[in-house]
Amino acid sequence: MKRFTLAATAVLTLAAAFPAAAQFQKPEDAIKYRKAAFTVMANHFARIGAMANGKAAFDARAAQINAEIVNNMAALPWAGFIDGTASGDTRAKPEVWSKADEYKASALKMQEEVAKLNAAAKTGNLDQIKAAFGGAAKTCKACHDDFRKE
Ligand code: ASC
Repeated sequence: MKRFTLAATAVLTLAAAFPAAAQFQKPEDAIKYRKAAFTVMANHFARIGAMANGKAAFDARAAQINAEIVNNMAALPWAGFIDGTASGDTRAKPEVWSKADEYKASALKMQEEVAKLNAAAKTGNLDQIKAAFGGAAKTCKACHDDFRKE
């Protein structure tokens, strides 16, 4: 029994330590996954941006739905930045790994701002949405400047 418990604990500890690795068969799959997550997030973020920038008519319900999607998507890409995925079909800079703490902080900042955008969208107030959209967009750009090529 004790041996079983130890073995089970070891397996669970490993699973917790490498949650992302277990999700992908190949490094390319992890790269595809994170890019897909960013793509979906950017698409729905841009729909809010169009309203915030007056390029599309403001639709409070649509803003809410899109902000909720962005908020959910914002949690996902990070699991794809596993070891062995610094090269391949990716624009991620080596700094993602060599400055991992900074990258993580940058990613968290974005998620905080996106959560604020989600909260703003729920109010249905366009001015609040505009302000929160601007704050979130800044975090996208900051991370691109530091951690994305070109
Ligand atoms: C977008 C989008 C981004 C950010 C960034 C903000 O709509 O796809 O990556 O805004 O351009 O500067």
